[in-house]
Amino acid sequence: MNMITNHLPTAELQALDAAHHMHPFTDSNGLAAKGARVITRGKGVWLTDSEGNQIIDGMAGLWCVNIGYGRKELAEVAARQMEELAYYNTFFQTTHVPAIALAAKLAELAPGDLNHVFFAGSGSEANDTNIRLVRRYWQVKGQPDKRIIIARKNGYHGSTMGGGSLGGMAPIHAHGGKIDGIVHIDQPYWWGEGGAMTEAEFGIERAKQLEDKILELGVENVAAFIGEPIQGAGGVIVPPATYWPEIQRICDKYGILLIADEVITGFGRTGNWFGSQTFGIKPHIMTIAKGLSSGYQPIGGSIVCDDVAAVVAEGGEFFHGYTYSGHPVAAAVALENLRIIQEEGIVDHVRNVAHPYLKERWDALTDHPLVGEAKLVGLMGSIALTPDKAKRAKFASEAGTVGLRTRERCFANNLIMRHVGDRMIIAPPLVITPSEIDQLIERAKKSLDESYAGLKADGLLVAKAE
Ligand code: PXG
Repeated sequence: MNMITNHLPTAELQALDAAHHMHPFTDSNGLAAKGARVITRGKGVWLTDSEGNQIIDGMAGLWCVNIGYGRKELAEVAARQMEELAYYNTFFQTTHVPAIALAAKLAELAPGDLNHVFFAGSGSEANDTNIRLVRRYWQVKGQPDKRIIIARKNGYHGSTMGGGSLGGMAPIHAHGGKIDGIVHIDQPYWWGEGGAMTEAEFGIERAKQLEDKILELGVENVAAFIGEPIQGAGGVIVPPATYWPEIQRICDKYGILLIADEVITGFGRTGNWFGSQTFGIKPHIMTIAKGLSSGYQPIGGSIVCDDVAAVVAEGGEFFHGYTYSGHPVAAAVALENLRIIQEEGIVDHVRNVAHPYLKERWDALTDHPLVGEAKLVGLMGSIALTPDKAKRAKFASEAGTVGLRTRERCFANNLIMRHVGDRMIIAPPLVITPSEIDQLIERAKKSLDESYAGLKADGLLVAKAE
């Protein structure tokens, strides 16, 4: 029996899943007790599960299916490339057409002098590459002590040892530790941490922490700063407008390398090709993955500026690479994905159609009694759930309780909208149409209403004591 297209009954699939499949970031016993939802098909922004439910995917998979599901062109390119050259490496004086073409295309799309690409299989791997690249850069320049990388608390850069260490998520560090030479400053999360400051003041204050940290560590010991233009997995934290210009000024002043982790914000998500363009950031390295192939193939990479590439090259062989760096099938699929984004004007669709249409409706969610603020950049949005908007209050219940209950209502209403703590987040496929946005909002409102009623009934609409 072909389990993929003509599958077993849902309960049997769930039992096999629970018995043999270890899920990422999952409480296995909790999941086994209720059974995972089995997703069987995808088309555009819609998913189908094994029971035939039609679900709106408000998260584009894991922030990656930018062009939507079910594009035949990508399947055809993959099949063609597998027949022609399914695999070859680029380690030992060889190369191949898909890797060449994709690197050249990325150099054309990326701003400034970001003209060189080191391929990886994922965002985590690409960030591991970045740790080694920036340390190697300073080594070749005769400053081997410059090896500390400054990152942010609640940032997310992946789940390998390197990526997990760059990320500032304490629960991840608690499971397996953290590599040396990475330190974290606070995140620019005004709603949650801004206190009495204005957003603008707070943006400056949080950026200044970078300067303080550089001075504390000694600039002679600092290699780079890494940040997501908008923190994604941390809850779609949109920084105050003052934040990135100040970060840029500090990186420039002290001559440290700036890495923009564009794994989520790249390839149209923010209404430009890259989030760095939306925020006016001039990085030396960009981390890319996810939307690079719209998730049709696992591929990531680092887009590197002329100076970093030249210095690393000057050092001779760089002892680093993955079996699947520049994998020909993944590269060919990514290239086709970029062609579709470009030729179908998907970035313009985000900026001129989908964003403005969603923005009006997303902002209006703040009329709901449970919703404090609403943020939306391009098609990356979040709302803060709160028992008291005026005070930007947190709930008395453990952080995430209300978010989880609200997500469960969304799930039951066939809308994928995630929660991070008590923030709800969306990042739908970029091809979402106005009428699909209407359906998304309708389901979101219904879920918020149900969640609110449940919280009220259970006495959970209570603010945490300050
Ligand atoms: N950087 C950023 C900014 C990411 O969002 C990675 C690196 C790592 O990429 P890979 O391909 O190694 O997963 C990511 C990934 C979530 C969630 O719960 C987010 C990601 C991955 C898994 C879950 O929001 N982002």
